[in-house]
Amino acid sequence: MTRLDALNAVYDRLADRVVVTIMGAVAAELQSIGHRPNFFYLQHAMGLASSMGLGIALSRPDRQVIVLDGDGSVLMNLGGLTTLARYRPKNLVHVVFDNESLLSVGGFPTATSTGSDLAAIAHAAGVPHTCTVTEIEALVVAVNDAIARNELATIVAKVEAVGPAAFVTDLGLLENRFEFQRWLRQH
Ligand SMILES: Cc1ncc(C[n+]2csc(CCOP(=O)(O)OP(=O)(O)O)c2C)c(N)n1
Repeated sequence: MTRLDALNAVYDRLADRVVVTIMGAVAAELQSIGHRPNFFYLQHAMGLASSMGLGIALSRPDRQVIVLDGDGSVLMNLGGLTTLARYRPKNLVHVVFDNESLLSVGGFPTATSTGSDLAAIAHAAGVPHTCTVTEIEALVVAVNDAIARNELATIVAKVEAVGPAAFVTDLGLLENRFEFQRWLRQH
């Protein structure tokens, strides 16, 4: 599956939830489907999307938070998984798009290309529900299940190492920051 197809398939589950993505390809692809004021694209801080999602999930237990991450980003800060598991917010679903590559900076292979299993690592870290999916239908089921179960989950979606033609969009970082902050205060 491609990440773009996967994002399209789960977009309606994201639309009314707080969404935090890591930077680069996934942010550009989600914006290409449709930016919303409840979407925040965390630039540059590889491995910290789940930490930002964690902070929001803990301070806003009334809202469900979906974090869209990358394998290279998670691998850069594996401690993020242990912190997620430690606080175990019921209202957070962590989706890791695993293309086995640092695609946004040229496609260098990551450790998942040589066998490291992020779902197993998340499980060992203490995340209560983890799975790996390779098909779009399974991803949709896994996201729906995680939302309905109301318990922290890490879903690893194996995707092709393909991305958008360009990563820079016309949404300014500060514009995104202020709009997202405002949305959180108002909802
Ligand atoms: C701390 C840090 N180091 C390096 C970079 C440069 N960088 C930007 S995107 C990226 C690759 C991200 O890989 P992954 O999370 O697997 O997502 P993909 O690009 O494959 O979609 C890198 C290394 C960065 N933004 N932040």
